[in-house]
Amino acid sequence: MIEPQVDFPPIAWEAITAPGYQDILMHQAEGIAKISINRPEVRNAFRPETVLELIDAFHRAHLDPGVGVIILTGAGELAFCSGGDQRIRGDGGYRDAAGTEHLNVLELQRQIRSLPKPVVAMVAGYAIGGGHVLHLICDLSIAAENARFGQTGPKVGSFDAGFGAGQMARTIGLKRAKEIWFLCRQYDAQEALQMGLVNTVVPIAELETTTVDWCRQMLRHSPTALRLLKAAFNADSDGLAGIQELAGNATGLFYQTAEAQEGRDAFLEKRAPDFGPFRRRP
Ligand code: S0N
Repeated sequence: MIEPQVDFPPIAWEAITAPGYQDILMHQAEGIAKISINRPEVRNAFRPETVLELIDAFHRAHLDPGVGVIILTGAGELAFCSGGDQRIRGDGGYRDAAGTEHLNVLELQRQIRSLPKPVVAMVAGYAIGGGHVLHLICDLSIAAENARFGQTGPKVGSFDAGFGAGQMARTIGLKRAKEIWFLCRQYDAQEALQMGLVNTVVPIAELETTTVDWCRQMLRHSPTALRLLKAAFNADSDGLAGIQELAGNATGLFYQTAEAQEGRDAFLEKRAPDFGPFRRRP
């Protein structure tokens, strides 16, 4: 089939400055939220404060009915994210400005997985360590030709035995996932594409236009269908939490029916509910 000529009209991002973030940037336009880790001097490594800001930004994008798709990226062309900031790693974890050791990056991973809107990783440069896991957690990954992927855990004294191992194995297969974790090599964008780690590779000059084009395509589709599909892709691997996600969506849809509303109305009107008109579907 011949693909139709694609037109990429420019997008006019509006900076969202109200939250007063120090480590990230947030932009919005056309129903797309773009969240950028903004620490290019350390290849966009995250510290505890960065992660808390990311959690806040994703929460805002989740709750905003005007947002349908979210892009996660890194500032500049050299890195998407290089993982935990090794300079503030104490003896028991990563230290925040007050000296408390916490990182909350696992909470961020769960949030990206379960928020009911597609999240697209837009990767230029390095996606390494915990930064690599972040792109892996996103629903789709679009890579620039200069992107490089890899884990460093066994080299620098850390590992991600949660989604970082399990989701990687589900994405690219057990042997390749073990290779990435055990050897700590780096892989270029074409290798990542061949492995199924990313969805497509484009010249860096086309990275944002392509990502925005993919987002625009999703925005034209049914938000409920996208929401249920995202939950479905998590359901079998997430056990009861995955079933909870699907079940919550079922309840949300049920609330919108006259049958559920009859139950609510009967309670408020202090009468017995009449479910008689509602058929028992075979
Ligand atoms: C990214 C790399 C490959 C880039 O190499 P390049 O282009 O040659 O640049 P450099 O000269 O190396 O770097 C430029 C400047 O940036 C600093 N820098 C880079 N990465 C980091 C970083 N992660 N932390 C702090 N600083 C960083 C460099 O030091 C340099 O600064 P200057 O100019 O001042 O010398 C290359 O930089 C690289 O390999 N970086 C390290 C990658 C890495 O090992 N990351 C950490 C991996 N571990 C994690 O992410 C932990 C995961 C995690 O948090 C977690 C996950 C699951 C469960 C629990 C946890 C948990 O720990 O809580």
